[in-house]
Amino acid sequence: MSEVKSVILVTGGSGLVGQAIKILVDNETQEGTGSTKNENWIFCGSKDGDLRDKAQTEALFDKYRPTHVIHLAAMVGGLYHNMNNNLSFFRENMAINENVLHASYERGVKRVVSCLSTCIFPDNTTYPIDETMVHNGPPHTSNYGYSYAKRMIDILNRGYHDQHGCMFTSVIPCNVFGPHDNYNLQASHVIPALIRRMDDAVRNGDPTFTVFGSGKPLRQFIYSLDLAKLFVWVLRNYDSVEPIILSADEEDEVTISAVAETIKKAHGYTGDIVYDTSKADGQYKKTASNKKLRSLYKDFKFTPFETAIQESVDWYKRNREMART
Ligand code: NAP
Ligand code: GFB
Repeated sequence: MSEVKSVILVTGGSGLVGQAIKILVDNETQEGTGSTKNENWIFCGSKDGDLRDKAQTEALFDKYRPTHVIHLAAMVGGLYHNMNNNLSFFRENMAINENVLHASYERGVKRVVSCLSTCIFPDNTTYPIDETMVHNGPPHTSNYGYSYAKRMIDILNRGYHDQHGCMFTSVIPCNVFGPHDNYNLQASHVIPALIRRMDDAVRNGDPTFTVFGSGKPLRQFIYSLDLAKLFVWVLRNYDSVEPIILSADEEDEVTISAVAETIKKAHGYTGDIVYDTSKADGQYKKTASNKKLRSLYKDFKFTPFETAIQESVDWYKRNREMART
């Protein structure tokens, strides 16, 4: 980025990933490291403007006049929330993405980095999945609304580049977890749901704890504070419209039952884990390759999964009164 001060607007800045980027940027600013001396970071949530609404989106852009945008805002949720709300996931995310990218184009934003997800890849595929496969076949039926809306970001990025020369790109994270996650059990992903429910089980002295589904599906997880580092690195260094997968290594893929055992250890829960197989498992796996990331950012070190889970459990226990529940 140039020496002229950049204004970086983070949509979805109040969420899991947005708050992790804020922690990183605040640390860099305090330590006087990194590039933040030439950057003015603005973190926005839905209270600052409903991005489903074109006029509110334009007003937000006119207020802050960003030169760069990290676009995180989205209707987001775990497997069961997606299964029950595919239409809303599609319509809300299509509206948000259309408004944010068009406002960015009209106001000459130099770079936009938007967020896709490894769950949007074809369900029937070969593994590992890579960046060339986004549009190769239908996504898993559980989250087709979210997936097709996310895929359209890639189409918009290519269109704005081809027709108007814009540098709008996207990253593709695997499942994310960490401080400031969404612990609302109607909407949440597996890790915040298990952290919250097991915290209740510990405090109630419950002899058994129920994990939904068989526990057999496989997932790659990235700690939100690691993803924040990679997101900011992409904003500052990555010059391509082509998406880039930001995922943990393939060998660090874990079963849901291993996730539950790790959370059990972090909570010090002593009861038995049981499985409710009447609940859906969702996609069996979506193993993604981070080869492109590893070739461009050779020495990046991911936080070990157990450490990141322990930090996330500790954060929830310290913050359960103000956490999103
Ligand atoms: P999150 O914690 O649920 O945060 C969502 C953010 O979007 C919040 O800041 C929310 O604002 C904002 N938002 C939602 N609807 C909005 C609207 N209509 N107008 C303005 N802002 C709105 O989600 P997250 O996990 O941080 O997700 C961030 C990005 O990562 C998303 O694009 C998501 O698709 C992607 N992603 C997430 C995961 C994951 O496992 N969590 C995995 C892969 C990709 P309020 O706080 O004001 O509601
Ligand atoms: O995190 P999760 O909701 O999302 O669920 P996905 C992963 C797995 O955890 C599934 C199991 O196999 C669930 O059956 N699971 C066990 C639980 N207990 C629970 C629980 O208490 N709550 C939840 N939520 N799951 C989402 C997509 O898929 O991944 C989204 O639907 C999104 O679109 C996200 O992009 C990253 O990994 O299955």
